[in-house]
Amino acid sequence: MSMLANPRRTRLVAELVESPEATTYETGAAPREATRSAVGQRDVRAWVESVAALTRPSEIVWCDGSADEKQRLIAQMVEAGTLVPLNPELRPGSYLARSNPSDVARVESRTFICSEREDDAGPTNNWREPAAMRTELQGVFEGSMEGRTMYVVPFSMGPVGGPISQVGVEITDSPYVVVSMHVMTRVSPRVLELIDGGQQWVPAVHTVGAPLAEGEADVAWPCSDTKYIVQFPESREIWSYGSGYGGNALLGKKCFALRIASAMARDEGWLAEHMLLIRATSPVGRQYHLAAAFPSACGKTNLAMLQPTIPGWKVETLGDDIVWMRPGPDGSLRAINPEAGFFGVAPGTGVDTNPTAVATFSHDTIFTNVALTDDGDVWWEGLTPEPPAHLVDWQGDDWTPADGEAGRPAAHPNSRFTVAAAQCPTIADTWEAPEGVPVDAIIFGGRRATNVPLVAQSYDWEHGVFMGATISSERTAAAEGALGELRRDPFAMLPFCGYNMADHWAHWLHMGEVLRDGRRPHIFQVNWFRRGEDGSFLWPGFGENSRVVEWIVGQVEAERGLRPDASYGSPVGRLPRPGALNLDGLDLTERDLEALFDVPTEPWFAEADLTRDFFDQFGDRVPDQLWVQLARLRDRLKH
Ligand code: OXD
Ligand code: MN
Repeated sequence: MSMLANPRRTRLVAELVESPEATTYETGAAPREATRSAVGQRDVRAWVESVAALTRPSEIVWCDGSADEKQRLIAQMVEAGTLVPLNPELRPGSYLARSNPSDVARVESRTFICSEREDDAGPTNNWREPAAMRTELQGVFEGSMEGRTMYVVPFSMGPVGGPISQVGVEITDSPYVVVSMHVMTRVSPRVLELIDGGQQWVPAVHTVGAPLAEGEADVAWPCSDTKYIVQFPESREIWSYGSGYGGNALLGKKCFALRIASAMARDEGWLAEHMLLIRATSPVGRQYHLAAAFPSACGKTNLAMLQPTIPGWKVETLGDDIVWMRPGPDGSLRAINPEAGFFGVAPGTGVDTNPTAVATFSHDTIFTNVALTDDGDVWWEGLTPEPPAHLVDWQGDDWTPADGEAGRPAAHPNSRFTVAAAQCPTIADTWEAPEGVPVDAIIFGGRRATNVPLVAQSYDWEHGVFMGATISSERTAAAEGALGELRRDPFAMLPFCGYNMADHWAHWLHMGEVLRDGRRPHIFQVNWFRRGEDGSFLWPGFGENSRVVEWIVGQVEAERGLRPDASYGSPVGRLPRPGALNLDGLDLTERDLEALFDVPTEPWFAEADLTRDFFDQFGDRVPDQLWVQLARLRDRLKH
């Protein structure tokens, strides 16, 4: 459907372009009732019994999150060959796990959003009718834990009992999952007390899908070729089958904290987002909190652990992947990191690129699918500039640098470290504040070789939502010429939004109305990945990104009347005035700087057409305000 096919939309767009102050227009979807009858108050024990009756484990263990429990499970996994202890001198308290080579990443093609109505899942999610999916799941889960122990893991996302926190219970037959949940969430019997006291909770069932017949020996990494990662957003349930890996199996993370929580947040008036969270302190000691959304593989952990290169600035870490935000009583947006650990991508995380991460996982870390050195330590591509002369690769085979040159990496590209956030040397002292921290700026970033400037400030909240809705990455390098194919990842939530993406935009627009003027965060867009004519990156990135943070913070201060505005208007947003971006000590030519902020007209018209096509996928659910933003972009490009 084209934008002009809808007369109501066309009229609204025309009116609003002419009168930008108008505020009475409709959004694509209204926020819903706070409580959904489908959830009710489930009884944990009855639920555990019903899952046990279905899956038939040989025993049931209720977990308490204690250090003893963790040590016991680790010892058991070392015995079973699931974990390899690392050299305690080099990497104390740390272990290596090697997964089955078929079980190494999230499986989006097998991830389902089973909302009552297909439209509520939207065109970017795999939808299945809930009753049919329940019948299918009954079949696959039946007897799936035979010969295994079923662990019951009560966990909190966010500090236990905190006003922004939520609780859940994961049932799993994987000790690796239990130990990882210890690191990534708060596992505690206090969660059961909260549930007994009436708190809503999310039931999450996980099995590796590999029942053991009597006397059958186990393998180091049991899993199944059949996989299901299923979310029921209305009844807030998660069912995961067949994988033991990361986001498929640690159900507090993507399944709960993003897919289910985003649906809760829509219904209850808050936000569950795929964002990092940092605190920047300026040289005069003013503190600002920034939340930033980037698609996977855009250097999120590096920004979360940024080491500023500019004097006087300090950046501290609160979270690296997920942020929950709620309007506070003062009209500000308060944010927590609902997780307790980092499940970070290892390759590319190195002593030069992210020394903070390297210090974080120097001890008490579980590594998965990285390479093992001859002295019992870990290695992966990018940890050090030069690889060791010999390694055992992620599949347990011998490896030398010649294999690397032949295109066989030592570590799997999605290999991970799982480590407590408290171990991070730059963790902010407020990272566990139950009431959260006030967000001052929200940043959207993509990986764009062309068009998108290094940094731009949105004109207002609605323009900022438009920036979030249009985040994209290019499949091909700019050096190849044309705009390339854009991969859209709105709000970096494409695989993680538990409901219709267009309703998510409407929800953001609604949240902008709830937040108080003067306390509402300001929205920015960044792009560290723009390339020059020769195909090389124009911006050095990493620690130098602190220069962009400095400008963003300066603009927040300008909005609050603390300093003059240091921007000028461009078709795509407010850009730093000449001289406003601190480039002291950087080896950047005038030409590079110009290229970093160039907003080429024709390619941007072409991009606007692609945005129209992208929005059209969502039909009438796209909020009118976003069509208005697209029309305004075109208008600004004309002038
Ligand atoms: C992740 C991801 O694992 O975004 O954090 O894929
Ligand atoms: Mn992520």
